[in-house]
Amino acid sequence: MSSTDILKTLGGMLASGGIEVVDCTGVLGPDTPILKLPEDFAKNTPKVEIHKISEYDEDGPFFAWNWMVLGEHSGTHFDAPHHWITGRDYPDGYTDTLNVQRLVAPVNVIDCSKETEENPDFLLTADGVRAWEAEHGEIGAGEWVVMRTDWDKRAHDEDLFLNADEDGPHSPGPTPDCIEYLLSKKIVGWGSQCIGTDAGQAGGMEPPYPAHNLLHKENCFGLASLANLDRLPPKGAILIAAPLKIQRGTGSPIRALALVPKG
Ligand code: 23J
Ligand code: MN
Repeated sequence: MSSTDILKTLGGMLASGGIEVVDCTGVLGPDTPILKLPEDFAKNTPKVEIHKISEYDEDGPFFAWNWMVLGEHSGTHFDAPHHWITGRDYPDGYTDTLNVQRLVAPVNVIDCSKETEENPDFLLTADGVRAWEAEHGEIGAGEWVVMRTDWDKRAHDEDLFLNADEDGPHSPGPTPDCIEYLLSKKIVGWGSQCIGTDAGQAGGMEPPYPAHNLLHKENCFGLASLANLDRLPPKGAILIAAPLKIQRGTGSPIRALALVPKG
């Protein structure tokens, strides 16, 4: 089939609902969980603020609009390569310079929800990915890989979402060898349902924060705080994860959308 025919069919399937658009995004607002870095980093990204300019009132009789306080790395968001020191030198490593062709790609959904329910510090390893591939098929070049943990069910409560105690945050993520293996498969990026792409305890890994360190070193992307991955099949969906075109941006909130076959 030609690409023209495929897009025509796709358009029809979208219109009829034969292909469903699943929203993999959490609500962005003052209650959105926000990362809290340890005390040794002086600055943190702010909580989201939404301020009314007008809503059909004396400040704007016919119109409603707001202004916001919004960090790049807030809510369901995108990590660009320039976010991490290992990715600092890619000319196309910013939100305004990256190649948008890479953003729309098949998504592999690795379900770790059973494991993470029992152990919030659960780590997905390269062996774990290989076992998933043996069951569901190989991960291909240019594809997204996301870790399903159903962590979005905690997003209504920041303390529950961050899950921190005196030893720091406890949330699932990948091991260094997991990310190394995925990079060997030439993925476009890795996504998590937690506050960031790395596990809560990833600061103690070698290298520290392996998802950030290794992905961005290879000019690959990260996705954080993804929602509704329980509505996606292991394989067969297409994920669209597009950051705002922020000038020299290191990341951006996204509206993550998945095209999912119905039935
Ligand atoms: C800054 C510093 C450390 C981390 C992060 C941001 C994130 O998780 C993020 O949102 O990219 S770990
Ligand atoms: Mn981020």
